[in-house]
Amino acid sequence: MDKKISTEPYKGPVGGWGSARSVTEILWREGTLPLEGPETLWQQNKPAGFSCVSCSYAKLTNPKALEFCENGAKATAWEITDRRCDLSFFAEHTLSELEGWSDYALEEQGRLTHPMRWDSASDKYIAITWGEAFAEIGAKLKALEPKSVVYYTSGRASLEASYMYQLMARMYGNNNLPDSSNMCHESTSVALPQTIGVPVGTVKLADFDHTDCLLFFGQNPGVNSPRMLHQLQHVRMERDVPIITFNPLRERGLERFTNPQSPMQMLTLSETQISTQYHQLNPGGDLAALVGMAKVLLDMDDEARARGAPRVLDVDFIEKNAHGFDEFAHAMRLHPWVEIESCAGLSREQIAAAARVYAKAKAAIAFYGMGLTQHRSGVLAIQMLSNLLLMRGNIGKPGAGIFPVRGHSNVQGQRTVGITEKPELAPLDRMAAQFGFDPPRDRGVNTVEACEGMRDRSIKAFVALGGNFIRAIPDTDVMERAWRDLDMTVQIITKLNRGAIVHGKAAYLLPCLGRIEIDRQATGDQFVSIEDTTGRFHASRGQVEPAAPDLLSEPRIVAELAKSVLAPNPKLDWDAWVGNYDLVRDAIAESYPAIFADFNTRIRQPAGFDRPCPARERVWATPNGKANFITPRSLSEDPDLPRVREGVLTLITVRSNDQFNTTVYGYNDRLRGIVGTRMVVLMNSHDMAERGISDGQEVDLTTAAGDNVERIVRGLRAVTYDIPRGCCAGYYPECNPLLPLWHYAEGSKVPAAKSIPVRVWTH
Ligand SMILES: Nc1nc2c(c(=O)[nH]1)N[C@H]1C(S)=C(S)[C@@H](COP(=O)(O)OP(=O)(O)OC[C@H]3O[C@@H](n4cnc5c(=O)[nH]c(N)nc54)[C@H](O)[C@@H]3O)O[C@H]1N2
Ligand SMILES: Nc1nc2c(c(=O)[nH]1)N[C@H]1C(S)=C(S)[C@@H](COP(=O)(O)OP(=O)(O)OC[C@H]3O[C@@H](n4cnc5c(=O)[nH]c(N)nc54)[C@H](O)[C@@H]3O)O[C@H]1N2
Ligand SMILES: [Mo]
Repeated sequence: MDKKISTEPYKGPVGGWGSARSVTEILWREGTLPLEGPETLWQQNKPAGFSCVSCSYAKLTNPKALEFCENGAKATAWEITDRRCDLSFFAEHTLSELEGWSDYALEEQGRLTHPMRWDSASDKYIAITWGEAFAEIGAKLKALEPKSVVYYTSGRASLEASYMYQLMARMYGNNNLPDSSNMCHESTSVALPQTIGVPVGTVKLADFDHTDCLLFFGQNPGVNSPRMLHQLQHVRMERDVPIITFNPLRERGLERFTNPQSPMQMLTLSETQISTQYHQLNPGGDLAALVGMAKVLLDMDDEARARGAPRVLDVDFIEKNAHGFDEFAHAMRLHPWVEIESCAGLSREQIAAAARVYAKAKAAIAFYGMGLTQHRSGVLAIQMLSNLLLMRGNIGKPGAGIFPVRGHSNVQGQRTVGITEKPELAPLDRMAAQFGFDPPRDRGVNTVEACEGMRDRSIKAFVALGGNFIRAIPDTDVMERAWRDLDMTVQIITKLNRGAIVHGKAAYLLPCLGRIEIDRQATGDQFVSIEDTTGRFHASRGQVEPAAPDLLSEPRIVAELAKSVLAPNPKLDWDAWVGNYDLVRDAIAESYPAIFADFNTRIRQPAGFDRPCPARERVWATPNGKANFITPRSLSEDPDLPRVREGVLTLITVRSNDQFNTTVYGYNDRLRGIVGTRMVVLMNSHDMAERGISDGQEVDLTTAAGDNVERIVRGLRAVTYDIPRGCCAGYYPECNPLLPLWHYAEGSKVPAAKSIPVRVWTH
């Protein structure tokens, strides 16, 4: 690995030759060139192929010859790597030794090959048979009080595996089903049902053909959903559609793009400008910026009415569909501009410029991501975005809608098939009738509550279907201590990660097949299904030989765990389900007839099928049957807005172009010009000068939370960066020790990872 550190601004576009080079590098490194890598990539996101294991962005119904992006290719190479973390590796290393290893080094050992148990005498993982693993885990689970066990899911597992997993947890006796979504788009799942009556976005790919305006709030497509760049490029080039971006950082993917699949653009080195307006607002300033835009629309509408010109508001839509508009409009008019400007960190003119373009568009789409959801006021900010759309009837017409860009490839789908700690969101009565059991009706724990439970010892065992929980959550130092106190940790994973190295008093690794691998069962090769962020279900068929002969599929592992801990149930034949995933899909269809009727037939259609989205038809599945304007109480609801005066900075934690969540592919964040390290803090030059910090100097960060807990990350290199004054940025998960567990979005408990109050210390 190149350890030479440099932090020069990157001049190139997103995509282009930089992207092509980066893909080739990782294919080589993972040993998948010249053959397997390219052959497999050819099958990516194709009807007869597999669904990319990276992000959840929509798949085209008529895919291009190469339907993958730079980061999708990295994710594929990461999974089909020829590296193996096998028994010889574990024989050589104690876990105490491996604790000093980086996230990168751990995963770079390659795919796990055997089920393992931690052996306290040698402090090593040792091989056991699958039979032993399930018998031991089953016995331990049986001895525990069901409410003291957590069944976590990371958003990659298929609909089939996820449905089986939630059923197992409920039959075992709890709703303790937190999901990576609790750290991610849970703010969406809380915000949107109240406003438009659906927990998901309302936009389909076809809407790109009809839209007149795109708004981006805190989502970074160039890194986190790069296939979207093709649609963005298309609407910019073909129809000159304006794109207005709100983001504290100037993200290259929102500035300019060279399509690596266009020979013309590659050879001529030409680029497409993406954003037509770029507003570098304060972190957490979105609520204020949106209120400002709403104010401008109201003023424009007053003026239009006075002149007898066409209205700016969609009065007809509001009258027929919406509730709460008058109170909302009144509150908007009262907000003073000085407050809006200071909270947003933008001028009235900037906000008005955005509002004027939006006001002209016949149909607009609003995209958002972690820049909205991971704030104390995240739920409100999403509802304010929905208000802005409702003002002009931008929900339920072609080319318009709200577009939460979800993270993991099946994170949305897992919620659709019952992975939820909220019992009211799962069809418990149906499942009770289907399987003849009495599901628990009390609320389970979400991610933050699971952590609290681990800390106070009410949670005693943790089973993870994928993910790297301990590394993804807040308060790393405190939580790692609590994690070690658990009676048992069980990791169903594909590669070694921190949650396997730091472990409970009993610890098991259950390595599984990845989605790209052929899944052979009793009735033949099986496929699985996933839901993308636009609410479309697709089949995904494994293409390559399993990484090791001993690996089991996720459905098989879940079924074996279920059999080891549950009494036999005449209404549920786990082995038959594993032998034929069609039977799991039949069960899903029976639990969720409105969404999955005829599941097995429809999932075999090459283009998959859509989930129903009433809001698209302007049917509002809210308690009052209306689309609701929800009025924010105040603009400074987010107590973490930058506070320059006190010497405190607001830290944003971000992803690099070389990672997938806690998986670090490499140390080069090409698009931000950071090469050779992830231990950086990006700072405004004035904030640096004020503190006497020079570019490249080593600093420490501490959390300024006022709760007497010392939270510190040492040894960060200060980098002068184009970022608003009063805030700074660092990488997730390296900065997670700074994020207090109690610092989360009101209503959704999503950790407020985009606004951590910190102080910078020099040596
Ligand atoms: N390659 C790759 N793809 C991924 C992932 C990955 O790690 N790597 N992760 C997956 C997952 S699980 C998820 S959830 C998604 C995450 O995808 P995104 O939602 O794009 O998440 P982030 O990169 O964390 O942050 C998004 C942007 O928010 C901006 N931002 C920060 N604070 C604010 C704010 O207060 N307001 C505004 N307007 N913007 C702000 C940041 O500068 C950043 O550009 O991507 C998924 N796809
Ligand atoms: N500070 C800060 N913290 C954050 C965020 C942030 O922006 N800032 N983002 C949050 C978000 S949005 C999310 S979604 C969470 C992510 O939290 P998680 O979803 O828990 O974490 P990942 O890093 O995606 O998990 C990676 C691990 O999954 C395992 N894995 C990979 N593929 C498979 C598979 O096919 N099957 C199984 N069973 N296992 C597999 C591998 O062993 C790998 O090590 O982190 C959250 N934490
Ligand atoms: Mo996520």
